[in-house]
Amino acid sequence: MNAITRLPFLADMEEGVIDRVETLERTGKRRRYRTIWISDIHLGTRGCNAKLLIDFLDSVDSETMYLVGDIIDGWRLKRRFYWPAAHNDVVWRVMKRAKRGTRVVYIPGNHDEMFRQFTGLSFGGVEIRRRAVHETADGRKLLVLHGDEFDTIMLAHRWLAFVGDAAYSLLMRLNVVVNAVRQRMGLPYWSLSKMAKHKVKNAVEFISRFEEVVAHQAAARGVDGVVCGHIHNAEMREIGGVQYYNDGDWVEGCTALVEHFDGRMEVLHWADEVAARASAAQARLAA
Ligand SMILES: [Mn+2]
Repeated sequence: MNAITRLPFLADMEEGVIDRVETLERTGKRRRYRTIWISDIHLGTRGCNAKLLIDFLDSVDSETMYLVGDIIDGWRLKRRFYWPAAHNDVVWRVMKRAKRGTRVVYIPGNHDEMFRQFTGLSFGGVEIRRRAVHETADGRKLLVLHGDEFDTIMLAHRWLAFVGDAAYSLLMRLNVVVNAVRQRMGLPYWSLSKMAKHKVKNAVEFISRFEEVVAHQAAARGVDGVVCGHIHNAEMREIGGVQYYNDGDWVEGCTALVEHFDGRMEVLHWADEVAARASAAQARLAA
């Protein structure tokens, strides 16, 4: 918890500081959506693309915003404290949004699992939840969760057919124990997705297997679709009658998932949007 208590925004949460953020934000009309999902920001790491995210947050608005996990990388912060001003600016903007009346739901992931202990509580208007069910404008029910809860299934899933449920729940408990030990030793959370990305030759196969597992689990819960993050791969596709959505990340892809006011869903690629805006500005100058 040391790294968490060192985060400067906790001291900045008084009214005055949050109010000042408004003056930092770019003025002008923001694009409005019914819902925005973002995840895998990894604040506190060099990989985080905070500048693009700030531009995104200053350009769009929504009635509801879901933070779908791995927002702050507590595991990395514990090993090496890294918190530039831009990372604080991201947190301020989110807090400001909640204060202005956007419903902000924060679903911690595995890298920010230290916030899971606050499930059910609300900080400055930001609700902390383990998972959520979102109802779209066109009446579909979408299960919203980070996605790391499927790591053990991904691992077990090949043997599951042979060894059954007992071994699977043992494996689940084992994963908890292994990570508790790793945490005590100061080692980062052992993530199947990370290991697979680095060690399995075929990352594409891994991603599609993850998507199928998530969709299958969502179907079992009787929802129309599922929104998750975790594997840093934005996607929108139907798998076995379930709509699978992944909002991607702000490390490599810099993507967000949005719901339009008619329920239509879209993945926004923010680096492309910024590039298009720049070339449009250049064309105006040339004309
Ligand atoms: Mn994750």
